[in-house]
Formats: sequence, C-alpha cells, structure tokens
Amino acid sequence: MIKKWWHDKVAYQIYPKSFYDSNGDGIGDIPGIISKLDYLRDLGVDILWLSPCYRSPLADQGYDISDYYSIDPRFGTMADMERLIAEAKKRDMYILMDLVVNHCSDEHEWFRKACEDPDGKYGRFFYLRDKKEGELPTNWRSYFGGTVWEDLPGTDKQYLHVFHKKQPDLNWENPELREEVYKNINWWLDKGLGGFRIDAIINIKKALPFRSYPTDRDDGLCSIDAMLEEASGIGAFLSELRDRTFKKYDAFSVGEVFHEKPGELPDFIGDNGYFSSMFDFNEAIFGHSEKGWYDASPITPDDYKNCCFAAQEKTGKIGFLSNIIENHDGPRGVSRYIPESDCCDRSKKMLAALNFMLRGIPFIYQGQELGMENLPFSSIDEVDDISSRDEYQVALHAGLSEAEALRAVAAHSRDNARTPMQWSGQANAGFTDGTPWLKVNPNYTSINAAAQIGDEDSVYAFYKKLIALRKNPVYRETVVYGTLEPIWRERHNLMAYYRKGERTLLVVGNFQKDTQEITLPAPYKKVLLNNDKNIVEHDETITLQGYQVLILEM
Ligand code: TEU
Ligand code: CA
Repeated sequence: MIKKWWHDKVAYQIYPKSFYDSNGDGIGDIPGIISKLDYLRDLGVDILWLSPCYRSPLADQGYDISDYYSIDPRFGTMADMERLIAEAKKRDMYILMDLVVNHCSDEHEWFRKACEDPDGKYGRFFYLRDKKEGELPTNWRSYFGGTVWEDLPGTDKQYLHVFHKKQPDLNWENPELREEVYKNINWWLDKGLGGFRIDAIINIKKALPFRSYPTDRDDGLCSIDAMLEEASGIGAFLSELRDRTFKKYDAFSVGEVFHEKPGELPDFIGDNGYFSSMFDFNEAIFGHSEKGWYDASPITPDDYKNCCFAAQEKTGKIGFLSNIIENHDGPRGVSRYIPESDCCDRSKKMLAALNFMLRGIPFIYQGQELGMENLPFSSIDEVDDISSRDEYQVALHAGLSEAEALRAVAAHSRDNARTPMQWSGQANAGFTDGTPWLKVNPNYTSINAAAQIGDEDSVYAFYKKLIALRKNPVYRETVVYGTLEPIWRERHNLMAYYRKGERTLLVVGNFQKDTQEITLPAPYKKVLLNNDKNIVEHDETITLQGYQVLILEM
C-alpha cells in the first residue's frame, strides 16, 4: 500500500451554521470557526471538513448551492474563507469543503438559464423531459418525499430532482457540465484546500433510458435505490473526476458512498481509487426500512459490533474507511447506540474508544467530543429539517398518532445533530449572543466545552487521549496501519478486537451495564486507556465493569 499524508490524521466535521456565531445573528459563521481553531488544534484534530458554506438559499441547509464560487453572506466572505485556510495551515491543519455536485440550487444561474432556454446549452446541464398531462416521466420517489419531477417554470418541461425540488439534478452525462465542475474544484484547490468531502456521489450516475420500477409504497412511487441499482458505469465519471482534480493536487477526498456494488471497493478506495476514503455507513443505516423512519428497527450492541466488523472485513487492507458515530444527517451516536437509561460519560467514552480504534480515518462530528445527545423534541414545530418534516407526514399517513409520529421522527431527525454546539453553560450554550436559528439542547448546562476542558475525567479529555494515542510515535504505526482482528466475537454485549502491527493492542468494551468477565489469552504489558479508575483483575481474568472499555498493549 502506498503511504499517504492523510493516513494518520484525525478529521473533524464542522456544521458551520451551528458551530459558533461571531456576530449575533443566530447563525454560525466562518469568523466563528476561525476563533475556535485553537480549541480544535488543542483537541488534536488535523483535518476539518466544513459542511457547505457556499452561496445558497439554504433550502437544504447549504446542500443547495446557487454559486460555487462564493461564500454565503450569512457565513461570511471569501476573504474569511481564505483567512480560515491560512489560519488552519499555520496550525498544520487542512480544510475540506463539501462538494455538492449531484445537484445545484434552482436559484443557480445555470438553472435560471435552463428555464429561459430549455433547448439551449444550460437545458442540457439538467435532466429535462417533456411534460405530459396526467403522467410523470418516471415513478421515482425523492429522498425527501413526493415525486422527483417538477415543472420547469415557464416551459412545457419537467426537471428531475432526487432530493428537494430546490435541488435540480445535474446531468453528468454532459461533458460541458463536467468541465464546469472540474474547473470549480481546481479553483478551490488552488486556494489551498486540503480536499473535499463528496456529497451524495452515487446519485450522479442514472440508469438510462429512464424507466419506472415496481412501486414500494401506496403512494404509487418507488425508491431511487431501484434505479441506482440498475445504473452502471459510474467509474468512468469518477476516475475522470479524480484525474482532472484531486490527483493533481494530492488532495484528500472522502466520498459519501452508499451502496457501492459488490466487488467495487478497490475501485473506490484502493491504491488508485476514485477517492482517498469513504465513510462507513454500515452502522448508520442498520435497521432502516423502505417504509420510512417510523418502521426502522433499533440497533443492539451486538448489531453495532457486527456492522463495524463486517465493514472492516470487507475493507481489509484494500484502503481506509472513514469511521463515524454520527454526522449532520442523523441522531447523535450516543443516543443511537446506547440505551437512553445507560447514556452517561462512561458509556460515551466506551463507544468513542470502540469506534476510534477501528482501522481507518476517525471523523469526529462537532460536539461528539463533548458527548452531545439527541434533542428532546416536544412538538413537530420545533423541527426545521425538510427530511424530518416529510418523515413525520409519512408516519401519520401510515396511521401513527401524532405523538407516535413525533417519537419516530425524534429518534432519527437530522436536527438532533444540528443543534448549536454547546460551548459553555451561559445563555444559548455560548453559541450566540442573539437568537439561535435552531433550538439549543437544554442539557447544555451540564454538557458543554467550558465545563469539560479542565476536567481530566470528561468525555472531551477522553477524546483527547484517544487522539494522542493515535499520534504517539510508539503506537502510531499499529493504530494507523495495523490489521484488525475481532476476538470473542460471539460474546453477547462485548466488542473486542486486536490491532496488530509493530505492536499488539487489545481493545475491549463491555457494552452493557452489568459486569462481565474476560480471560486474556496472555498477560497484558500496559494499560493504554481505561474509562474507569481501576481494573478488577485476578490472574488473567478481568471483571469489566458496566460500559468499561480498555485499550491494552499485549
Ligand atoms: O446526504 C445524502 C443522502 O443520501 C441522504 O441519505 C441523507 O442522509 C438523508 O436524506 C437523510 O435523511 C447528503 C447530505 O449529507 C445531506 O445533508 C443532504 O441533504 C443531501 O446529500 C443532499 O445534498
Ligand atoms: Ca453569524
């Protein structure tokens, strides 16, 4: 395997709107991020991925871009962005922007020109079809609900949007469109970006010619997945993308790849893969139902373990996955993977260690290092996210009561992760002097950065230790490049694995509140990390306390 500059890094996702507001308008911004760079450097993270902050109507919180060459005034100016890149560089940190090129905003100039002249150059930037009364071109359901077809204003055509109607899909079959995308990426890389996180990328390849698929709900529509499964040939687009952009700059690229086809992993993240890395979503999508969030099944500790190990096994030494417990598209990891009654500092640290020590690039989502939790929603009116609002309707339509529908949405809502970052115990969690754009989680009085930074036993301090361990010259090779071998795999509520490289490490977590015993295959040399003060041991037998996690050098 060719060694790369980003293999040993730790990444951190910033959701700009909710990170830190520097000017009191209730919206986080780039100057706010700059003012927190020392906090991030201190934590030990190297790569910062910013969710989109380009000019946008924010119909999908910036994942609807109306100008790829400018910063939305709510987030700051281009000069702020340049300053962020420079200030990050001073601290040996890299900035990744979000590359959202499956679609743009319906307020983008390209789309406006397509409306003016659908048969002209910009009409070919989109997927347009002639409108037929009482009939849609296909029966595909948008990820955010309803049909994917919308009338193209002022014309007799309709356009395709697999996400929101304010996010028209870009036509990747058109080389002129692809040139525009590459030009933009290189323009940003020339500014000194470290690379990109690539949004919703599997969607760029459509199965042509368009056709309908069997319906899977009583709305008469079918999931986009049916079409994506049939689409082939994305590799030609992605290798061209890589060669024309990232590769020339040795940039880091991490793909948001759902459902790649069996056997395709080396093409995606092998030595000359389309991307440097891609996220492991195995745990995040576990239990999802075609019917909607309301029908999802819960995930148990054993499921979590099996999902992680399956992803690790599939990947082996092919490349590096990017490991997450959460991102801006779902609930908080501690709320998803730990039973509510057991969710505490100790179990949060266990989950952190089990995830962080997997082979791959660890990504921390803002506030994860503090153990931020889901928001207790009391009404659907508190929900901002378009996807959650749709899922609420889906649940009601399926016959759930309003209270049940709210509960289903609350468990999965993307707003859980989007509440403002909890900086301190002061008003609005110290996020803003104004009115925050989204409700602050009321638990900020106990869960916040200011309270945790000086506390050696805090979740924050534990993350810092995990990061330091990964960077410790004695263990770095093992943590970064070592193989992963599960151990005691069949044990209930126990997740344990070796990392084997120059050294041998054993990571073991007791994923329950009751104690359980393990007998080590050999005596350990050293305890590298423990979320408890003690280890209860007798010869080679250790009694793990509830949610205790250990990282041992063997
Ligand atoms: O998400 C892509 C995606 O495929 C969805 O599964 C998303 O996770 C789902 O809608 C959650 O309900 C990306 C972004 O991460 C997301 O924030 C954007 O809304 C989406 O693309 C469109 O750009
Ligand atoms: Ca602001």
